[in-house]
Amino acid sequence: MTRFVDEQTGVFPSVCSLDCPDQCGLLIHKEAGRIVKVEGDPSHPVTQGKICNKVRNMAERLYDPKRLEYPMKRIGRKGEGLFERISWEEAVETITSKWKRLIADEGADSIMPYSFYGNMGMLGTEGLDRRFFHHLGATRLQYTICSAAGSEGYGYTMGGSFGIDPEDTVHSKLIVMWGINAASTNMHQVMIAEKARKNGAQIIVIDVHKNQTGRWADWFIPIQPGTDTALALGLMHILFDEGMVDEAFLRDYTVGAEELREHVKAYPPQLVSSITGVPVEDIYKLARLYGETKQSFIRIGNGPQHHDNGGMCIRTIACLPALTGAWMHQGGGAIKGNGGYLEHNAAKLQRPDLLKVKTRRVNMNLIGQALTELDPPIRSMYVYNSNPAVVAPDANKVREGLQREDLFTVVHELFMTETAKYADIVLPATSSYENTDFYASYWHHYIQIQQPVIQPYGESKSNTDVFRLLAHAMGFTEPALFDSDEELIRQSLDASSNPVLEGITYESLVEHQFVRGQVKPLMSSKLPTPSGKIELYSKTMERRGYPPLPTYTPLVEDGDLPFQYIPAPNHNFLNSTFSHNDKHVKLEKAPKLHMNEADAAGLGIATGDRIRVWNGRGSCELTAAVGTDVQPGVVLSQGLWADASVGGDTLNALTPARVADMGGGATFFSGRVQVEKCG
Ligand SMILES: Nc1nc2c(c(=O)[nH]1)N[C@H]1C(S)=C(S)[C@@H](COP(=O)(O)OP(=O)(O)OC[C@H]3O[C@@H](n4cnc5c(=O)[nH]c(N)nc54)[C@H](O)[C@@H]3O)O[C@H]1N2
Ligand SMILES: Nc1nc2c(c(=O)[nH]1)N[C@H]1C(S)=C(S)[C@@H](COP(=O)(O)OP(=O)(O)OC[C@H]3O[C@@H](n4cnc5c(=O)[nH]c(N)nc54)[C@H](O)[C@@H]3O)O[C@H]1N2
Ligand code: SF4
Ligand SMILES: [Mo]
Repeated sequence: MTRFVDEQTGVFPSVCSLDCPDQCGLLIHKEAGRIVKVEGDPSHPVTQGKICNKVRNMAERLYDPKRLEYPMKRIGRKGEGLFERISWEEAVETITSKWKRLIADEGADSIMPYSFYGNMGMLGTEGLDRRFFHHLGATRLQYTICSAAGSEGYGYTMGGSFGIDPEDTVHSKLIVMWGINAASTNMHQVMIAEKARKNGAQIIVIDVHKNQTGRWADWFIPIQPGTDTALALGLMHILFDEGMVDEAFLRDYTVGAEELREHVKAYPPQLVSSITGVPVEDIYKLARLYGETKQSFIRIGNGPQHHDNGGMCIRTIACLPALTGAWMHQGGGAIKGNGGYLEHNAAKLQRPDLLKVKTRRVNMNLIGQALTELDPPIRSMYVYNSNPAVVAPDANKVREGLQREDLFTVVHELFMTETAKYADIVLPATSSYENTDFYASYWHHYIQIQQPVIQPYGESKSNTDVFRLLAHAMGFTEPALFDSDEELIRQSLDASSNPVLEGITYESLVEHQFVRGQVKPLMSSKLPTPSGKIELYSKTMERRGYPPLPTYTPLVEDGDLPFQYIPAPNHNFLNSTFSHNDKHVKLEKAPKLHMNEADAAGLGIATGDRIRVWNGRGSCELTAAVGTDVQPGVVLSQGLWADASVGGDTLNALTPARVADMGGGATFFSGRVQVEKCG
């Protein structure tokens, strides 16, 4: 697997490793052993040679002089960022001798991994790491920070993360981007929608912010945060009331249509308008457009699900295509995520059977609480693929935990992130372009391979290599902890767990770079719900104490401060990735707080003013951007900025660590704040 590395100059196929649905095919241009240019691979059927600005500038990040080159140990205070170089031998010896002592004195569950998808490679995120910590018996992390609430909610309706093929959406005649800033976060969906528009499709965006996706729409519908469930119920009310539902589809492919028909009578347009802020006539107009257009596609984003009621919201929106029977029409249906299709053999890759004891679990959204309150305490945390000091909610609590002198923290990273500054030991990580791994998109239907293109940077090592080193130094002899990357890929692609993987092998990936899964049309077989049908009424939900029918519940009271605060992602970072790279920071300029002109006038705030945003959890300083792109009562920032860019605390110091209604999901967008002019 070093054939690309060995060639000093040339163009090599690759895949984008970022946590982005598009999962682009890439071409890496190399000169004298260095990457000089990254461009899209025009032969990739979905991404077709187009890539985003972030990755076009990837070389700036790979060779950023700030990139970590060798292991280090902390010599300053936690958080201060003072480190000194050590060898890998010393680093591994320090970590494993500490862990051996902890296991003997306090038990293996005093150790906890913390990770997410900073690199979407399956081996590096769900491979040897999982095997290692299972074997160790560490406290287990629940991976809830991104889309857990919506995934559970969507699953109640559809049985799992199964939507339509995004390539089919070129045939859609009505495209509803619902709580997704696709122009920044799913650009190829926008490209396909643009083609559909040329074929006569209309594009609607439902959002709390008229950002670039909203500006691109034919019709932008502003909505009050956290009220989308009510809007969806109002649409159902009209669809049933005006006979715009597909009765045959409801009969053959759904359960609970009659209960739902009765139930949504309680959501008349006037009531829905008063909840959502969407005018009554617009609710009628939207319902009629949706009811009349069978080839309608809803792209469901993360916005609505990062709220207290996010799970039920996505469950509800997912019912809409069933009402009109859109699933049966080309380009009709929805996508929340398509991760269900390309599901690899997780049991073979992660080996949960290596876990010999029942260990406790920590919801990653509650990491601050876990580090400060758990009893018996977490004594050591091993962080990789994530930057919890910036991305996790209630960040001041997280940092209080990271500050603990009796917490031994290891961070495996490419950069000196805010989290790494709290580490006792920092280990340098390779970029994905230095690794072997495989990738499965959660939007399109292609599995792709990453073969290393360049030598590891400095002394950096891949996640799998570090876990092999740690396993060896721990004295573990379980052979599964030492499988090679190639063996791990072969085990993961064992199609006995999922026929969609049939014919996708290590060899076929190496030969073709990307291979399409054997995905069949969604309605051609039974859905993986208990009834095998779309569940408008869910007995599973009923059993678990949820309303079995889609139901609107207002956001949890988050104090009485006047503004709902939405800290969304931005265009040129990926979560906090790129927030430490000058090139990307320059493209993004500075963190702004968008607010409505009426609110700003009342507070004497004008565009460009330095303003303080605060609540009981924290306080930040940002620059005001006054206008009409958000509604009164809403303030919004974009991007998970590095500490140095935001005055005061990090942005997530303002967000609540409450968990959502389902899946233990995050509620980043359900917090309230006050705003005032500085000075
Ligand atoms: N450029 C870029 N791309 C990314 C990322 C990034 O950080 N930057 N992050 C990646 C990851 S990990 C993810 S999960 C995805 C997320 O990408 P998206 O699915 O686009 O989700 P968000 O950007 O979190 O929010 C989408 C929109 O929801 C809106 N919103 C907030 N609350 C509500 C609400 O109550 N109702 C409605 N209707 N809208 C609301 C926000 O204003 C925002 O425009 O993007 C991925 N791609
Ligand atoms: N306020 C607010 N907070 C949010 C969100 C929001 O919309 N608003 N979005 C949330 C969502 S949807 C998500 S998914 C999370 C994402 O949060 P994170 O998963 O923490 O994502 P990143 O901030 O991109 O950090 C990933 C880190 O992994 C490192 N990394 C990359 N590749 C490798 C590798 O191969 N090995 C190792 N060891 N490290 C690597 C990168 O350098 C980077 O520092 O953030 C959440 N936080
Ligand atoms: S971040 Fe997304 S759009 Fe950009 S190159 Fe990667 S997969 Fe493609
Ligand atoms: Mo995410």
